[in-house]
Amino acid sequence: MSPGGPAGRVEAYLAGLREGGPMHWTLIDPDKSPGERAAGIARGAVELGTHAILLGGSTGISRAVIGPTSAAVKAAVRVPAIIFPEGAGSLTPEADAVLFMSLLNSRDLDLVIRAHARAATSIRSMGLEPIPTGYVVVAPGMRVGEVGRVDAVARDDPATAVGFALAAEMLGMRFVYLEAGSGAPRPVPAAMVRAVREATRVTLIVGGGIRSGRDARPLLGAGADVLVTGTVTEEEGLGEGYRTILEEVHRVRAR
Ligand code: 1GP
Repeated sequence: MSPGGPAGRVEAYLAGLREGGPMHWTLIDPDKSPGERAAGIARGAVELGTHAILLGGSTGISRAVIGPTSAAVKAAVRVPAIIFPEGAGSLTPEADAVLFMSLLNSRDLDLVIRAHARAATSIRSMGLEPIPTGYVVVAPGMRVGEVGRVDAVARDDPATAVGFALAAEMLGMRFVYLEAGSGAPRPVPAAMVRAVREATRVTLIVGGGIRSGRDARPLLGAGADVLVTGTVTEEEGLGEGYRTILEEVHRVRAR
């Protein structure tokens, strides 16, 4: 596994997938679904066509849980296991990569860059591939908006989202994640996704509040490269909502 550089193995894999159209990543919270339970969800999710497994949650995850859960997921599926971190405690060498995210619209410098500086040396020595990501929280923001001490981007203010995304791109980040917050009543507005898509070339990740194919369709139409879902699987398993999201993603890929 490449320890990083311009594009490690996971990033190259994602770039290859992106050429074929949008992707879907399944977020699993190892505290709610540890070990074999996560592996079972991952197996079913990959059968339905998800392209990566994100491991993380909005409350601190201990290494004792994230390590064995990453290992179980990796043994179960061939898609990358990527950590979606809330801090250095959620890092493990058992995963393939970590979304190395700067929470760009936080008032807390720890979440913008200081925690990253503290974690960078151990990420390198673990051999975890960092995926350079600008993380932008859009209203309502939910829990990450609160714990992240965020000045959330207003839903009717795509220009501010474009500013953050363009700044991230200019700083060399290759991914931007527009986040409405886990469990948000509505996803990021499609008009905002479209504005960011038109202004940047980054790989554009959109998450928060996507519960069905109906939610997914306008985001895909607006140019999202990656849809992330977590709550829908936690609440309904790999049921109707989840399946219709995957159908939408694969319908666009088949074009
Ligand atoms: C959370 O964007 C992800 O960080 C997923 O959100 O749980 O609402 O699917 P949901």
